[in-house]
Amino acid sequence: MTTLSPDILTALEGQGIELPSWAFGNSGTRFRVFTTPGTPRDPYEKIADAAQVNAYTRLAPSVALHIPWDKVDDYSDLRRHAEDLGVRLGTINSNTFQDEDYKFGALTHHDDRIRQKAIDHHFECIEIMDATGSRDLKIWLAEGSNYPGQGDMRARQDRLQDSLQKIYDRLSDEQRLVLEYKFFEPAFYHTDVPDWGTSYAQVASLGDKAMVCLDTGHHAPGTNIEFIVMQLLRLGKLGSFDFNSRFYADDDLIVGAADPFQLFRIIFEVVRGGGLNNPDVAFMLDQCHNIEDKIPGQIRSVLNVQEMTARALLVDREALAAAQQQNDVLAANAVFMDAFYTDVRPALAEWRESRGLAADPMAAYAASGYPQQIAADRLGGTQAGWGA
Ligand code: LRH
Ligand code: MN
Ligand code: MN
Repeated sequence: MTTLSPDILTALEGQGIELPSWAFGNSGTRFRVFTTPGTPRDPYEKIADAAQVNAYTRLAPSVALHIPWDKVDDYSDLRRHAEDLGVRLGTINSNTFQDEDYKFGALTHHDDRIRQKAIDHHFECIEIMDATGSRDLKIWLAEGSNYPGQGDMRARQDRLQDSLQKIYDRLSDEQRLVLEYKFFEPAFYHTDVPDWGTSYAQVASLGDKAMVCLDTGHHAPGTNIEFIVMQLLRLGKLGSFDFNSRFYADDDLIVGAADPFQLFRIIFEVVRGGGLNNPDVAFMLDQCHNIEDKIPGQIRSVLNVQEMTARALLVDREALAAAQQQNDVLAANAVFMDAFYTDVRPALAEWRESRGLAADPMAAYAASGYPQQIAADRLGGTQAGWGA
């Protein structure tokens, strides 16, 4: 069995992955939203389910909220609820993609009334952050156009800058803004923040508290995502990850499921660039569980990130550097692949037990009785998140 050195175990112990509240709600495609027994009926129940993931893995200490999906009367009360269950409230996600007014844009809109409405929504999110103790405001914009000539792309970029500046100026010294990019969808011709370069240009002109959010599902097929990770870390602007995996577009599948090797390569660059367990770089999941059970789906996800982190930490970086110096292409590649092919699961299971956790968190959750309990307790509830 492969053993993990004390240094690697210390690094793994420091790992924390933020869970998205919306992963616990029903979700689907535009064709059908399937339900799952025991689906949470409100943000309180979503947080309770997220706390289960943390209880079995000790890997998920915080939960991201999406506003207005997770709107409640009293955010301080929601915060207490989370803390009573041993988790924190994390990133606050704004939402300008489900309001009729935003059909032709929100932060980029040429109509001042609509643009101000979108800015005000972000001010409201910042007030929520004050109550929840959240550090990050995450902005993803569904804005763009479908046909050439439809919009003035340059004027939209200028208005975006102005809107973001107004939002940025509202942040406290402890708060940050992270701007997520996505190459297409829902707009099909042009998107106002389509790539890391645009996000970087926008946040760089705002200031130090603005960073880029990299969602692993938001790139064209074949994109070398680990190169982008390297570059953003180099520039000091990688604020957070939205982890998920994809076969085709923004599939939002379980991280590491579609392409474990890509996840390994990404995390290797994180390690190489000093981003692991670095508070500046938040690890989050952004996933939906359309057909599989949600809590086990999230447990599987954080374990996948942990396993690939352990493998990335196993790369013999001295041997790698030596092979690179000698231009020994195959030796360098072999060092890299040796780590990727190492099965760390038995060592991680043993380590978990040494920390009082179950060796197999998936099995322990399945045997806990919680799935049956929520299925019985939450009958007749309304759907949460995407299905709302
Ligand atoms: C957009 C996105 C963004 C949203 C989330 C629900 O595709 O990745 O992060 O907030 O999905
Ligand atoms: Mn995302
Ligand atoms: Mn997405």
